[in-house]
Amino acid sequence: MITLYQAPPAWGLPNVSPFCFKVETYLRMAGLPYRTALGDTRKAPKGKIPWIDHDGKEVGDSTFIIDYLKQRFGDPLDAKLTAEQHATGLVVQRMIEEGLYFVALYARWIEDDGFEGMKTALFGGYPIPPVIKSILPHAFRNKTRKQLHLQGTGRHSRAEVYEIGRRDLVAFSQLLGDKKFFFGDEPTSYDACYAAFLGAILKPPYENPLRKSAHDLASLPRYFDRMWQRYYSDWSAPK
Ligand SMILES: N[C@@H](CCC(=O)N[C@@H](CS)C(=O)NCC(=O)O)C(=O)O
Repeated sequence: MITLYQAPPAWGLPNVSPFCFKVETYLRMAGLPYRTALGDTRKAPKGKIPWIDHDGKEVGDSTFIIDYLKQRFGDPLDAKLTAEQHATGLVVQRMIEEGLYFVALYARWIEDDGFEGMKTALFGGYPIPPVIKSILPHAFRNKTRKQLHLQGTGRHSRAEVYEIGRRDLVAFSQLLGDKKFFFGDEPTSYDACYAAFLGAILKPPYENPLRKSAHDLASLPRYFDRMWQRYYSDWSAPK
């Protein structure tokens, strides 16, 4: 059995973390049975969520998890992709995970309403004592501020940060065009990543320029909805 260790669900999405949402989406796309459990990063093989335990074998990092699952169970989703398509898929994944993600982190942790939302969405789901629950979000906010500064996004003005994000979203929408999925009529593993990160930007109900840019590019919510209908129509948030 595969156990996916991750953060709690939030905002009608299966997970507050886009990296966890990506892996769960891949598991559903590949039709692999799995269960989910709350992950404590102190127990994670790489100190981050998500990770999986497959019959005692632990794998950390969303991309290495998907690689492992492909090796172990086959890779029908990507069987028809050319080397050039794989190259494009990877470049877009890098833009999203190593660039756009930091703009989303800014919207979630630096903006006051995003931070208020994260307090409930992330920490509300973990069984931790109230005293710790009141301290931990501020510690995470400080850590994220430092991370954004070291990575570079945190050194820009608010307007510049959101302009970086807008350009990435426009680039993605240009490449998506009017296709149903990123590479055509059938989804591939790359769509797990793209849909998860778009969901994480579109669905949290806090207004910010990144969210607005994503909603203004009408093909993006349509793309997300298409993936959602196909893979999550049976999903409901745990009570
Ligand atoms: N490259 C990793 C990134 C995972 C990641 O950044 N996870 C975040 C949550 S979205 C995390 O665990 N943060 C906690 C921490 O850094 O302490 C992947 O693809 O899985």
